[in-house]
Amino acid sequence: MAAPAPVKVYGPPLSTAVARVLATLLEKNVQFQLLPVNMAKGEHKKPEYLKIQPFGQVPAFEDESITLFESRAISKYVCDKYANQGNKGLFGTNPLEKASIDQWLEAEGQNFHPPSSVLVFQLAFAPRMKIKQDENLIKLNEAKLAKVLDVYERRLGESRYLAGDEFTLADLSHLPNTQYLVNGTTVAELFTSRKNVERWWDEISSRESWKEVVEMQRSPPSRNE
Ligand SMILES: N[C@@H](CCC(=O)N[C@@H](CS)C(=O)NCC(=O)O)C(=O)O
Repeated sequence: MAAPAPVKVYGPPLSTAVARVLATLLEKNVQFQLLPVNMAKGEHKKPEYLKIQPFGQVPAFEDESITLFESRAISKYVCDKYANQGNKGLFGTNPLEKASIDQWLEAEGQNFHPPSSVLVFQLAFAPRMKIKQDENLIKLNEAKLAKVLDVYERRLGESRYLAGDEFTLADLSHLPNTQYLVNGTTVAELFTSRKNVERWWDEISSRESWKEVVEMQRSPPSRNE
């Protein structure tokens, strides 16, 4: 039987949402093709692209005849469709495991992402883009993120990973924003000063899948250009 065609991911690996999908595909050992979207030139707002991502954001995703957007939804789809390959427990193997993973995925999306994404923009992207940083916004979101991480610190004192004893999509989903924040920003200490969070970060960021994504962010491999 012929190998299935690679799935397609549109967008740059430097985007946190694209990086989330790439990490999932690598964990699941799914062949993919990364297609460039030149955001500086506004390609993500062009009518052709809006057909697959109506909000004009990255990533967009194609598998056979279906197109999807929203990185967390794409990641869950990849886990379910490719359930029998790669990391088989990434999105759980029974309703209870899935519910626990989904709960922490929601916590990532609803509690962790809002303050952490503001900080990623302000501390990592604004300087590169020569945009003035907003000190008040940084302080406000640092305080919000600290409260979220207090909850994580307690949880990670009870279990090795967020949803239990195994690395899952819930942990993976935190990798892209945290990577930017722990590397050379003033809020790295929010993570490193909490011993369970720091231990968790060291473990999840050492996964081969994530190291490969970070490598792609440094220099996109030609096979994916
Ligand atoms: N909730 C969406 C967020 C996507 C998103 O915010 N993408 C950013 C890059 S990380 C983007 O496309 N920004 C450009 C824009 O909004 O115009 C997801 O997880 O896929």
